[in-house]
Amino acid sequence: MRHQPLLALAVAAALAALLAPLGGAADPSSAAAIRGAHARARIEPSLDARLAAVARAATPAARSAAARAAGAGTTGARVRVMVEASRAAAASALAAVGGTVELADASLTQALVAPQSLEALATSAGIRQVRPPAIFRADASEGVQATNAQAWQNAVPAINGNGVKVAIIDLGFGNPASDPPNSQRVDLCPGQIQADPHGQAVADIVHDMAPSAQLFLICVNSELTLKAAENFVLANNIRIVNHSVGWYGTSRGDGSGDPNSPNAIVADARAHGVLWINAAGNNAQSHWAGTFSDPDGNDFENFSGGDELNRVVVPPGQTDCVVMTWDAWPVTSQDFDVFLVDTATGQIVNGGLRDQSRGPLDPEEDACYANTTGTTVTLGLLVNRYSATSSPRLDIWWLGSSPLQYQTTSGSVVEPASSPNALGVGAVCFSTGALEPYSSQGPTVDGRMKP
Ligand SMILES: [Ca+2]
Ligand SMILES: [Ca+2]
Repeated sequence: MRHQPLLALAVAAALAALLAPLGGAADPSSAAAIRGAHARARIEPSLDARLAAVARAATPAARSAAARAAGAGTTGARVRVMVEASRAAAASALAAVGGTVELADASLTQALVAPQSLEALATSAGIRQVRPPAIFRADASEGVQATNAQAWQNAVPAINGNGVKVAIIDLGFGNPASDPPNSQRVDLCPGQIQADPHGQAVADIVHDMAPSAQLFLICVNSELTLKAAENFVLANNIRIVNHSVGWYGTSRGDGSGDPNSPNAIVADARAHGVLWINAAGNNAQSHWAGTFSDPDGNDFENFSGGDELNRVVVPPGQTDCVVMTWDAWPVTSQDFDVFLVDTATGQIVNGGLRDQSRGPLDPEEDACYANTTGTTVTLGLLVNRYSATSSPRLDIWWLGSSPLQYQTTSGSVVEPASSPNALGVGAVCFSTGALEPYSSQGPTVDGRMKP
């Protein structure tokens, strides 16, 4: 019960921040007030709460700040969105609001839209949902000597990748002048391919391992561009993919997933004979899992005893995100939310507040926080059972540089490394071979050993 007063303070003080922009009045009961906030969080049921915050912002500067806090990609003044609708309905609605289609398939369209047009887009005929791309993050991978690859390279005849094509599918490749030999770029993320050097570092490692292999450096920025990358792999008879990226909260973690999910893309690649090698993730210390537990009956998860906050640190200038799922796939009406509470001020700074109870929707929430304060901020993650009768397993991933205060190493492998169709790869210390403490570990949600 030691932390209970803090929580009460946090929730009470948070209401002005959360409700004021939404035009609501604070409620004397904290839980009831959070319910009110949830109900008002959306401008439209079909507009994701993160994008609703962007649409609500009054000035261009506020819009770009809101987009950054939402973790949403932008190009110029426009925000990148995924439109869940038939291809024809999406094309028509996007044309009407001056949006630009980047990619489309039968049920999902990726487009750039002005923030002021988001509401009109979300209320157009036939639109089920307008949301940002799934949250993804690159995972560093190191360590070549430990595999003793030189023995293969020195063999007679040499086994060095000659005649083999390898695709490095990543989030960016930095300066092309530093690309490894025998490589070519495939730019599916226009304007972003040089922004992030992660993929080039991965490609360097593959080149060291297999110096004669032909490398394809493919840049992606959404589920649909990942699918386009897979199509490129199949069309060019590439049989090996390295993808050191995690896609958070996109499906259950057992290899299943809707047709545009990374898991479905990996399953299709595997069915076509592709070996898909995927980083397991660096989330062993930034993952928490447990059955929803609320002994004091206030509808807030108790992480430990009376402590209802799971704390993280956000350095200045950094934008970090939380992703929460609960085991009720593929869609559910059991409605949980996750909040980010500034522990210094007690204010809720953001929340994942999708309306599964009006759904059903997939059991996932996410929220980001952009630290523009100039100093380190300690946040507490607060989980609310908004409207649910069940107590499912919850999984929380923190995407930032900080560990979680309460951690669950077990089950921290990210998607699609968790898929039975991918070869999941963990991280070991290059000098000792010991498992790195941050490297994600299994078992998967369905009890398989990974990586
Ligand atoms: Ca509780
Ligand atoms: Ca919810």
